[in-house]
Amino acid sequence: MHDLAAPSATNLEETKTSPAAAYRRRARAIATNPLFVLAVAACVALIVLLVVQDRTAAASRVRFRPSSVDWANWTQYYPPASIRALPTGKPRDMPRIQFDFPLYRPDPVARERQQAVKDVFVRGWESYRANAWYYDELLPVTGGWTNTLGGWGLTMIDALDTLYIMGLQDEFTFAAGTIAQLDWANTTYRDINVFETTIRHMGGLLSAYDLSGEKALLQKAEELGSMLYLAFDTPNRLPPFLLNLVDAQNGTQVAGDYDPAAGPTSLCLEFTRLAQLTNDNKYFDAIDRVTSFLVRSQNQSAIPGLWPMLINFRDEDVTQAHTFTLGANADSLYEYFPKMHLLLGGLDPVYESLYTSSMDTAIHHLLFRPMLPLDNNTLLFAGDASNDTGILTHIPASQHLACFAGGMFALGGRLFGNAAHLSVGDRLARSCAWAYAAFPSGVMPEKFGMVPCANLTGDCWWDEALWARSRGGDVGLPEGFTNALDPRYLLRPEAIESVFLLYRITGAEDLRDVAWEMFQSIVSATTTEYANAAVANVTVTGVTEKVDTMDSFWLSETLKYFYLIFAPQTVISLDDFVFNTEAHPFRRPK
Ligand code: DMJ
Repeated sequence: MHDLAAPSATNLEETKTSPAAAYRRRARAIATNPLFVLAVAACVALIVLLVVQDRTAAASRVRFRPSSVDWANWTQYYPPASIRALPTGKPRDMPRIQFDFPLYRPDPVARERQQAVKDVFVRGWESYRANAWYYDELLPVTGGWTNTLGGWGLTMIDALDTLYIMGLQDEFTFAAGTIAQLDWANTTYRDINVFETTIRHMGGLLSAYDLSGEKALLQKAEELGSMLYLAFDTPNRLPPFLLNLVDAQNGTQVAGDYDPAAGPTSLCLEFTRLAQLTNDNKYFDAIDRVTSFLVRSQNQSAIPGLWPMLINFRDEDVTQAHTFTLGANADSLYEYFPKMHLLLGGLDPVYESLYTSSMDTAIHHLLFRPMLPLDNNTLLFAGDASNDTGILTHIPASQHLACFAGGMFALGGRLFGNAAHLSVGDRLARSCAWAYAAFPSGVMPEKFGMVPCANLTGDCWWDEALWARSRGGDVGLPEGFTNALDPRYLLRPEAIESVFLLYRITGAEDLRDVAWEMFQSIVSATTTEYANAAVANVTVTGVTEKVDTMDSFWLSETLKYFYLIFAPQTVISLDDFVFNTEAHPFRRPK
C-alpha cells in the first residue's frame, strides 16, 4: 500500500515533467522577463491616467463663470475699525457625538426604506428638472414653476448636496455645471432676503463644495458671500433682514427696528464656514459682531436668558417686544449656539455659555407637558411665553417649526455632557413624532394648542371637562388637543430632523421605525401627479386637499434626513459634519 502522505519518487519525477509544471515554468519565466514587467507597468500607468483624466473631465464640466458684478469692490460706508480673525489653534477635543454603533452590517429593511426615500426624491427632482428648471420652485399640483427667492434656481442649489449624498452623480454634475454659470446680478428682486439666501443658497453651495471638492461651487459661494457681506454695512454693523443693493450702494442701510430674531443671528455658521474655506476673516468678523450683541443683550429682555421673537437691531433694544418662542422667527438663533461650538472646534467659549444659559431658561419658561388621558408622562412640547399684559404668561401652543428643538437639546446635551438636556431632547423629539401619529393623516399640523400639565414631571391627571372647555366648539380634534390653529403641513423637516439627530446620538433603533411611519404618512398625504405638495388640513380623514407649493426644503432637508436615518450610520457622521439649519452638512475641523 502506498503511503498517501509522502510523495513517491515516481510522483516527484512526474511533477518535473508534467505539462502543468512546464506551463508554470514558462509563466514564471515570462513574469520575470523585464520586457513583460515594463509592459504591465505601462498598462497600469495608462489605466491610472485614464481614470484621472476621466475625473478631471468630469470636474471640468463644472466650469466657473464669474458674475457680472464684483461686490467685493463696493465701498463700505461703515467699515469695521478692526477685523476679528477666526480663532486659531488646535481644535479642542470634542466628545464623540454619534452613538458607538456596531460596525456596519447589511440591513435589508433599512436599505429598502432608504431606497423608497430616494425614489420619492428622484421623482420630485426629475419633475423640477422637467417643469421648473432654472426657476426657484416647482408647483407640484399644476406642474408649473414659481420664483420665491431671488430667481436663481433655488431648488437646484438647495438640493445639490442631497444629489451628492444620494449618489446621483450625473445629476449632481449637471446641476453643479449649471450653477457654476449663474450670475448673481441677474435678479429681478429689489430686496434680497439675507437669512434665506444665506442658509439655502450659500449654505447649499458650501456644503456641496465640502462634499465634492468642486472648486467652482466655492467660487460661486464666495461671490454670493461678497454680495451678502454688504448687508453688514450699517452704522452698528448689524444687518437688515432684507438687503437692498441700491441702499447698500448709497450707504443708506440701517438694521431693522422690528426684525425676526433669527434673521441676523443665524448667519454665523455659513459665514464662519466661508471664512474658513476662503481664509478671509472679514466674514467671521461680520457675524462675530452679531454674537457680541447677543451677549450684551441676553439679560436685558423680559425673560433674562432669552431674546424676544422680534428685536430692534437698529437701537440694539430687546425690551420692547414681548413674545418668546423656540418656533418661527427665533428658532435658529438658538440652534446655532451648539453648532458654532462644533464648527469652531470649541475655540470660542462664548457659544457654550450662550447655549447653556438660554436653554436652561427655555426649559423653565417655554416647555410644557400636555395633559392626556393615557399614561403619556414623558411628552414635552416647546411652547411660547408672552409678557404683553405686563405679566409673564405661558402659552401651551406649539408648532412644527419648534420641533427642531429636540435635536438641538440632544446635540447640546451630548456635546456639553448635560444629561438633563439630552433627556429633554429625547422627550421633545419623540413628542413631535407622537403628534404626527395622533392626527388622522398621520402628519402634524403647522400650529396646535394643548392643555398643559402644571409641571414637566410628576402626576398630571386627565380632566375631560377642562379639555372640553379649552377646545371650545372644535370636537373633531384628537384627545388632548385644543386647536389646530394652522392645520396645514408644509413639507417641513423639523420633526424628522430631530428624530434623525436623536437616532444618531442615542442609537435607539426604534426611532427608525418611528421615522418610517412618519415617512409613509407624509408620502400618502402629499403625493401629487408631479411630486409632493403642501397639505391644506391634516386634521381631516380621507384624501387630503393639496396646496400648489413645494418649498425647496422638501428636497434639501426633509428627504435628506429621511434618507440619512436609514443610511449606514457612517454616512455624514455627526463626528465629521455639522448641519446648518437648512440641513446642509459642513465639515468640522479636525
Ligand atoms: C427651513 O428653511 C429651515 O429649516 C429654517 O430654519 C426654518 N424653515 C425652513 C423649514 O421649515
